[in-house]
Amino acid sequence: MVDADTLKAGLVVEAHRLGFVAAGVTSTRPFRQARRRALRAIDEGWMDGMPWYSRERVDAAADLKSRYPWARSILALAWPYRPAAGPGTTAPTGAMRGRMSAYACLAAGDTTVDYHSLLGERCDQLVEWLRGERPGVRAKRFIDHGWALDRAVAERAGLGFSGKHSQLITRAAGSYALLAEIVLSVALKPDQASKRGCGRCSACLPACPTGAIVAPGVIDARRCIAYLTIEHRGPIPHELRSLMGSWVFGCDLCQEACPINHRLAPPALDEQPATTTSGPVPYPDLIECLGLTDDEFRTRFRTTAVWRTGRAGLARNCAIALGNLGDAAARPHLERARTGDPDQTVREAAGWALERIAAAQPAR
Ligand code: B12
Ligand code: SF4
Ligand code: SF4
Repeated sequence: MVDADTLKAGLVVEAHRLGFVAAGVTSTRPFRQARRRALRAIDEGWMDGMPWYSRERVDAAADLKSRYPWARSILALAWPYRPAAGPGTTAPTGAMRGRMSAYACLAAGDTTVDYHSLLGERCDQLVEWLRGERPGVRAKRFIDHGWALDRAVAERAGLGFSGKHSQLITRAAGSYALLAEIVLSVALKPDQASKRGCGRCSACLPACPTGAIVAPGVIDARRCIAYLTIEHRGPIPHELRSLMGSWVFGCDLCQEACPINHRLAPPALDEQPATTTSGPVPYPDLIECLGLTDDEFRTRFRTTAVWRTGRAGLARNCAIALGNLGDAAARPHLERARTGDPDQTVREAAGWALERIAAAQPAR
């Protein structure tokens, strides 16, 4: 049987072979500081609207060994994705287009995939490899929706450091990296946490249009466009609507402002068609997405991250984006949504957009 150091080295090589850009190990010691920060976020109301983000969840996430007493180490992993925009890229013109965050457009081959399934598969392959070396190893994987504090784990395992926009910045792909971790019953030597930081830069703070970065590293999720477009159910608060621009699923503005990403991130996605027939695209056709039926929404987005917001959530976001674009050509489509959409929230958002477009037109 190979010794633990050789096993760890092999595991890291295998992780890179499977497509991860970074892999590191940390102990199962509780994540005390991250727990305090997460509980504070709940107490301050910053997590309001996400009832699934509970105190119970934070407590369990901060002490994985309490739930998995067999755990001896945690393997942290980062998966790169390509930004939709970066220095030198220009937004396409033509149709009335919105924006979708780059992680939603993650592709495997020609197909857009939900990263939970893609990373889940890769983690399973990694565990299979490990069991080939160490039969009987126990493993439990977490990808985003698991009860784990993904960033804190990755940071302590040396995968990168926490930026002022609160995202983990990796050495190889900047912050354009999705995180996963695998709790293991085998003891592996922990890596050192990164000593790097943002230094004097604070470019992401003013780049956030809604003021969601309330202090360096601290997000008021209620104001974050990612929360508003993905997690929030019902009408979006009026005072935030005009600040959302054309984002209809997630937001990448704080990442796009980051000079480290400009240097490190993989190249931006190529210009893509506006149509959404095969899933999310960085600049989707807003009129098309506003008018999708339940069946069309299912066909296009069922296996992608966009599924989470639901048909009505996406249509609501598109109505607001059309209101913000202010193009009078959107009127008949918004009128149809205002009177005919089965969802009250969409009807209301379409009414708001029509008023905004009317207000933007020069008086005759
Ligand atoms: C809830 C949640 C959200 C919420 C709240 C975000 C937030 N910042 O807390 C909303 C819906 C707004 C959201 C948005 C996004 N999310 Co999110 N989200 C999560 C989730 C499920 C939990 C995060 C959490 O526990 N937050 C509570 C805070 C306190 O914990 P934390 O952010 O992990 O804390 C770290 C930093 O904030 C920092 N910190 C916290 N407080 C303080 C205080 C000081 C003084 C300092 C210096 C640092 C600091 O240190 C902590 C440990 O490293 C994780 C997955 C998971 N299970 O962990 C994904 C996760 C954080 N999200 C992710 C992504 C990709 C996004 C978006 C980019 C998606 C998009 N394009 O629209 C945006 C980014 C918005 C942003 N600027 O953070 C990735 C981040 C990957 C990375 N490289 O960091 C994660 C890890 C999912 C994954 N597995 O890949 N998300
Ligand atoms: S994702 Fe967008 S709204 Fe959220 S903190 Fe970053 S810039 Fe602000
Ligand atoms: S923009 Fe500057 S402050 Fe913000 S995360 Fe990047 S390096 Fe840090």
